[in-house]
Amino acid sequence: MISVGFLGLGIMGKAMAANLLKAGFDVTVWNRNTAKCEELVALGAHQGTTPKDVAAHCDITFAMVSDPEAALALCQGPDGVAAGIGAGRGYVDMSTVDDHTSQTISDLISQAGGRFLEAPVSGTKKPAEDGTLIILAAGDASLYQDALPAFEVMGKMSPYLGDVGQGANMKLVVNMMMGGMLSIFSEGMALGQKAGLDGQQILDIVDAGAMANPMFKGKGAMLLNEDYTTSFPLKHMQKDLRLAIALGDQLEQPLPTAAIANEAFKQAIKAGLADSDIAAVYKVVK
Ligand code: NA7
Repeated sequence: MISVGFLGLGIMGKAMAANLLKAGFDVTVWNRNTAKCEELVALGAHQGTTPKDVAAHCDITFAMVSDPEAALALCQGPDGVAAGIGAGRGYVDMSTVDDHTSQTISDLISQAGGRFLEAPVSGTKKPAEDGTLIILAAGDASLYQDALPAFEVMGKMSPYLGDVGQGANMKLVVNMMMGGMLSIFSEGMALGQKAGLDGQQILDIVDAGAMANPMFKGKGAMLLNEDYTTSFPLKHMQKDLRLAIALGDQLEQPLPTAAIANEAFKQAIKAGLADSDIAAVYKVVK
């Protein structure tokens, strides 16, 4: 079985790396805050010293970090992935970034002789733990084939979407819709309850009709219980909305609804909810 590296052991990365270990892959992990490696080492992972070190020793290195700045930071500099990746080795960035950042990373890796695939995911903590993510892959087709056994462990579906940038774009489309839905859902829940309706009854009625979906069900229960335990950090949703709106600017595609949702999430960050779950946007609309 191929040896794999995993950079970034946050909420998502930790669960994904653990699944690779459980499936029998030889895994080397690295995280900026090294304390987060301990749990994975206890499960049998090796600990790498730098992103360069991991990329130099593994057939394929996966990364799952917070945003475009973090994704670039992993690749650049004397300790970065590009400095370590040798000819033919693979790098798969699963972080959510914009298409421009992804292209920059792709250039860095290919100039160093490596192969690159972007593979952002749809799904949060639970699907990451259950190995049921939707993995949106784009870039080097041979690396896609080589990475498939690992994708099959981490996800339930891993479509190949074409050139670098299309995985990033697909992810932004999906999350932009999610942010907009969550924002209007929160307003509906707030309005209904202010009008004297029972919150659970609103959820049950929505769930019985054409708007039924797992997100309203899951996040609805969270906001009724005022439990905002983080599975998808709110600050990351605002990042995704910001990146989707920037793509809309670039392509001259009007996105008025996404722009309004973005403002609600910005307001939530200002209210101190950056690290709470996305469901906490309800707190600023209610
Ligand atoms: P988390 O739980 O916020 O974890 C973020 C990870 O990114 C964590 O390992 C961080 O390391 C790492 N990070 C952040 N900035 C940097 C820099 N500059 N250099 C290296 N590593 C960094 O996020 P999630 O796991 O929920 O989400 C990950 C992605 O999936 C994100 O793109 C979402 O939009 C979807 P730390 O532990 O702080 O040292």
